[in-house]
Amino acid sequence: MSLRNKFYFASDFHLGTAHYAQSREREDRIVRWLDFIKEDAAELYLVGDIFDFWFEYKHAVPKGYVRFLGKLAELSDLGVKIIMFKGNHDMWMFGYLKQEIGVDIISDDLVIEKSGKRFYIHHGDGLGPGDRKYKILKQIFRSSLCQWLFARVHPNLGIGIARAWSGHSRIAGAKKETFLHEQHEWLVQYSKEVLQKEHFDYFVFGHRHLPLDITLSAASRYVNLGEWINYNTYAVFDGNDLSLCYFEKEA
Ligand SMILES: [Mn+2]
Repeated sequence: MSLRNKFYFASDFHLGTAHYAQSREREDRIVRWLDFIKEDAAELYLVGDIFDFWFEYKHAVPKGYVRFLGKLAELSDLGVKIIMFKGNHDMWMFGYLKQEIGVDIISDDLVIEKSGKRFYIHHGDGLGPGDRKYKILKQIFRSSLCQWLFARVHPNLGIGIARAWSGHSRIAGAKKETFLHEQHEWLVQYSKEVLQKEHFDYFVFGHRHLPLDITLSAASRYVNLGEWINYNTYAVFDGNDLSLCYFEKEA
């Protein structure tokens, strides 16, 4: 009888930021978490921004994260189904992780149904009202022309520029996000819009960098997975309910 009956969700590891030592400490913590879940995990959903920067050249990938990638491979070989979402920091994942580890890559949203509960899952970038500048930028970055051009830039320069740019992002400063009024929480607004058309029990997002568990209606909740610089948060579905949990939370 299989003990693999849990579904795990986490996002926004931002591996690589802000410095090597900080990223390695976080990577070790993530590996401990993967060890903690590996016996009872049926499926693992990594909901975007797992890498602070990622690109796959024809014959090369960025250095680093070998313990994390090795541990993912171990889980995959144990029979855990792993699903990774493209985030705004790591939208350039193509076929490498599928080939090496067996990870399924999701570009945008994913709808799943488990034990009669319906989940809507998305990294969370470019949804809801506003942020028009980013939505245009996302279309450009995701175009095959842009990716083809970037692949032509020498990695020493290309990855260097990408890391410098990423160094100015919200997460690099390790500053904690604060909750806005619900009207200004754009993923709350987006979820409520979707609910008008279709029922979901759970909306699961990353991107906000703030762990949230918000009741949208009698039968729907919005869970934000937070991030792993300040919170170490993940969600687990046990076949009955979805819970937001903290890993190795300091008192
Ligand atoms: Mn992020």
